[in-house]
Amino acid sequence: MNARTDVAIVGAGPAGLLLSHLLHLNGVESVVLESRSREYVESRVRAGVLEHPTAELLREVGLGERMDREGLVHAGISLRFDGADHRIGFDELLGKTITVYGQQEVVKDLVAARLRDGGQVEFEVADTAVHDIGDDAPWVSYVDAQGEGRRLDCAVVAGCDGFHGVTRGAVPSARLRVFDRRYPFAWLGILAKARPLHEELVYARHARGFALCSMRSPQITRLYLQVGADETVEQWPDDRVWEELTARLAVDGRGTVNVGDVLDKGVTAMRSFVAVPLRHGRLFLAGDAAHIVPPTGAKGMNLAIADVSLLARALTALLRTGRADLADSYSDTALRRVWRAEHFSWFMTSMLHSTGDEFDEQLALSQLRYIAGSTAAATSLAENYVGLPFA
Ligand code: FAS
Ligand code: PHB
Repeated sequence: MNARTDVAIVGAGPAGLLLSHLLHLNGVESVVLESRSREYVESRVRAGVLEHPTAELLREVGLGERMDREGLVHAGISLRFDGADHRIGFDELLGKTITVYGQQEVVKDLVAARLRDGGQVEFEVADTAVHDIGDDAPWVSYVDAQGEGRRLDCAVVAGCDGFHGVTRGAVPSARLRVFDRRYPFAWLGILAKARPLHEELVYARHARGFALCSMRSPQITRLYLQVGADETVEQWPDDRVWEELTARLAVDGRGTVNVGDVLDKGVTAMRSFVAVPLRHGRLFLAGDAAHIVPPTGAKGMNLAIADVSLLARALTALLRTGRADLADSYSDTALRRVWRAEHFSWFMTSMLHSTGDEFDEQLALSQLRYIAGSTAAATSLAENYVGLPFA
């Protein structure tokens, strides 16, 4: 069966769903194709921090009501090293805040908005493939949830299918330049029914390795541990996780971690990756389909949102008025923010994780002590962490 839309969006993560919502607000039709179930995408535990511009955008486009009711507004973070906490006050330094609101909550709000507005989001599709992206009549083939082969004709394909999706692979490798950096460690993340150890996020550099204490509510804490790049969840039973978190997050030898039931546990690889350019004919890549960052800077989801905020404006101009300049400049404009986030994520990762290299350790401690003692250095970290204004 054939169908037609303005924009075929592959992927119903934050990028694909927000792009569909923004296009709808501009009177541009789209269809979102998602390989997983609605329940799965709405329950996937991933990012937790919304940058200041992200929260502002979600409010502007009618998606801020539950975020403002349930999200936690934070005016700073703490860097824990040398046995003490060093607060970076976003409020004092910049007059800005971040919002702690799980990615799965953002996705739930986006799915609800799309379905409320009559948007087409097809879950549990299979065998998605993009075709003829080099001319002005691209199309997408897929098998729908009922097992029927489908063809979706469109004017534009948006590749929002994440790092392991198919759309980036539709670009001839000769036309794609890839920048890739792997790290010799990973993050083990747990979601636990326990009070967070602090009312704001705590990033700890410790000789035993990095640890991060975040949260989802005053009763639900989200914690991360640096582990070996090839370690698995099976090697980290709950009691070992709690023991290590207590050791790495202790201050003056006092254990500060509250223990509770572990609700979710997983290992996330650490990688910096950018595929350039983000546009190939009528295919536009956005979010993790185009780039990934180590989560230390809390940039992943925010970068995806920044990409589609730009892409929605470019595709609206192209498809509603024929104006092509924003679409032509999308890749260069988006990449300026991407590389700023790539650098900040690498910077935070290098400063806070132990590699066993003693020279690196002295550099990292020197950088941390400089930030703790310099308003200029703290302000630089703060403005990158809360998010630079959208282009
Ligand atoms: P997503 O990966 O979220 O969404 C892509 C969607 O496309 C998925 O729903 C997928 O099922 C679908 N898809 C894939 N292939 C398809 C196909 N062939 N056909 C149809 N659909 C297809 N970021 C942070 O800032 N902080 C964190 O702590 C953090 N933790 C993370 C933990 C993990 C395990 C992972 C993988 C990522 C984490 N990230 C984190 C980054 C993450 O939040 C991403 O930046 C964010 O999900 C990007 O959103 P999208 O670009 O929409 O991609
Ligand atoms: C989270 O709450 O999941 C989180 C917060 C900050 C990060 C990464 C993850 O840098």
